[in-house]
Amino acid sequence: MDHSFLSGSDFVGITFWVVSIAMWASTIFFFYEGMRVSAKWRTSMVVAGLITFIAAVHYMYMREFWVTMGESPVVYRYIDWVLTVPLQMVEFYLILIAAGAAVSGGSFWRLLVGTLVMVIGGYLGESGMISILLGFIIGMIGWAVIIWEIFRGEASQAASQNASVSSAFNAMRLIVLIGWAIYPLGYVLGLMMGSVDANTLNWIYNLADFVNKILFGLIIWNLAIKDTA
Ligand SMILES: *C/C=C(C)/C=C/C=C(C)/C=C/C1=C(C)CCCC1(C)C
Repeated sequence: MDHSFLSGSDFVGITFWVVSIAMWASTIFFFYEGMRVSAKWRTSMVVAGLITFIAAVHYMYMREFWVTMGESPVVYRYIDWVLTVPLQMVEFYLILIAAGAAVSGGSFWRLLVGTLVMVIGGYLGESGMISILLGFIIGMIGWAVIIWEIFRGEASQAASQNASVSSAFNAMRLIVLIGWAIYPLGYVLGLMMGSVDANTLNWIYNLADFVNKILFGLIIWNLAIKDTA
């Protein structure tokens, strides 16, 4: 019984707690702010709020799981990722559309399929349905498709032609390149090399989610507010 409440010495449990509340608060913020930006930015703001909303719900379960079991909440993380990561990709497409940039549906599909391959590959490897190495390779291919599309592909060209969008687009793709690198690194260190324990892995993932979901949404909010003014 004494394991069902958060203990003051459970540092990782505290990070789960802080991030879950931050996700709820961000959700309210994005939905509320979405009502005061101009109409063309509303979908982007709603999607930013959906991302933190989905994460908030999962974080409630993840922190519960962590506090009672003391183990990595792997299934919940991946269910969260399979929903939120594709939505983050949709955001790249949505901000280009809102800014009136010329971008085709092909770009949308490449981003979406790339994220699904990345997350599903990682899950199959992590859950032992395929080898850990194969799961890693499939995941890396999916991530590479995304990086190509936003740094060199059609989405990147469309963004560079549009002044209002290009700085936000640039900040968002740096999150995908640098902020996202934490997850495959955790996969390598935790699963392939066994050199980090569940404690280290989880607080790092929690910090990464905070940056990659909340900061990501704030960049879109900043763009929408500036463009509305
Ligand atoms: C909010 C959650 C986010 C942004 C999660 C992102 C997850 C990744 C970028 C995961 C990437 C992986 C690889 C690139 C290869 C190995 C397996 C994964 C799934 C850990």
